[in-house]
Amino acid sequence: LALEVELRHALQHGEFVPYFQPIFRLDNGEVVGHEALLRWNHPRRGVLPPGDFVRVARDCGQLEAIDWQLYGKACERMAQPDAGDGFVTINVSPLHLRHAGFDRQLLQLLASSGLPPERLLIELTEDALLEDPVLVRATLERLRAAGVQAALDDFGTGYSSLGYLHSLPLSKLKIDQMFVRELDTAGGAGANTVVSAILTLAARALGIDVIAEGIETEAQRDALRAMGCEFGQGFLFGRPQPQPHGV
Ligand code: G
Ligand code: G
Ligand code: MN
Ligand code: NA
Repeated sequence: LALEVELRHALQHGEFVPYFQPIFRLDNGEVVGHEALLRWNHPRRGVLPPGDFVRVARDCGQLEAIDWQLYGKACERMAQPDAGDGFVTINVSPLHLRHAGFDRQLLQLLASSGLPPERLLIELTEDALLEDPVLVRATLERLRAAGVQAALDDFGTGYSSLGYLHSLPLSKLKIDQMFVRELDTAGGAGANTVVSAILTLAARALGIDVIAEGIETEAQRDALRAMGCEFGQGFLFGRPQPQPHGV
């Protein structure tokens, strides 16, 4: 209950901020975009990760407002000239896709932040896609028509139907860090086979950009690059930071 009151106060005081983690081309190291990750800049406890407050925020109905605060700040920051011209991704939970006005609200936010829609990418998990397939498709199609792209996040952890990839307007896929972690270990062969299969189907057959998440070692990066994976993200390249890469 105390946390619930604190969250409300934090919202009013704008304490929810984006941290930006760079996304790289694996072949030449170029930064192509950033993922905006939620942090609570707590006046006494310091910078708190989502794990410390998201569950309570969701249970007391404040997560959507927190997300909107984050989305607004992320887009405004990325619209500044020093942030470069790469894309920014935001994590969109099933909560948002339940609301018919989500796409309209997002486009309004883009207009007031000055970020071109073509530079925004929304990350969705599979459970968000299952929420209400008809509504989700309509929402994604309207966003796509306005220039906003969508990515399938945490790929490999849910039902992982590759069917989503050609039946919905998704332009990127993020391979979950679980697979990346297993690449250069004893159990590597299994993970390599799965990653290769994803790359063959998603990247080669469907033309979808694949981003590998959680790359921590050069061995993982090299293995992914050898398999033809084009993009990556992880502590090897950069941790989530309060400013875009290189600023
Ligand atoms: O940012 P990591 O650094 O700790 O994020 C942990 C979890 O929190 C991830 O599963 C991530 O998807 C989720 N998360 C990150 N940013 C956001 C956000 O803006 N909104 C919500 N609801 N969850 C987020
Ligand atoms: O669920 P989602 O994929 O949006 O969440 C991304 C999460 O992964 C964040 O908590 C982020 O801080 C974390 N993360 C990003 N790069 C790495 C990495 O290289 N290693 C680990 N262990 N976590 C990472
Ligand atoms: Mn994500
Ligand atoms: Na992810």
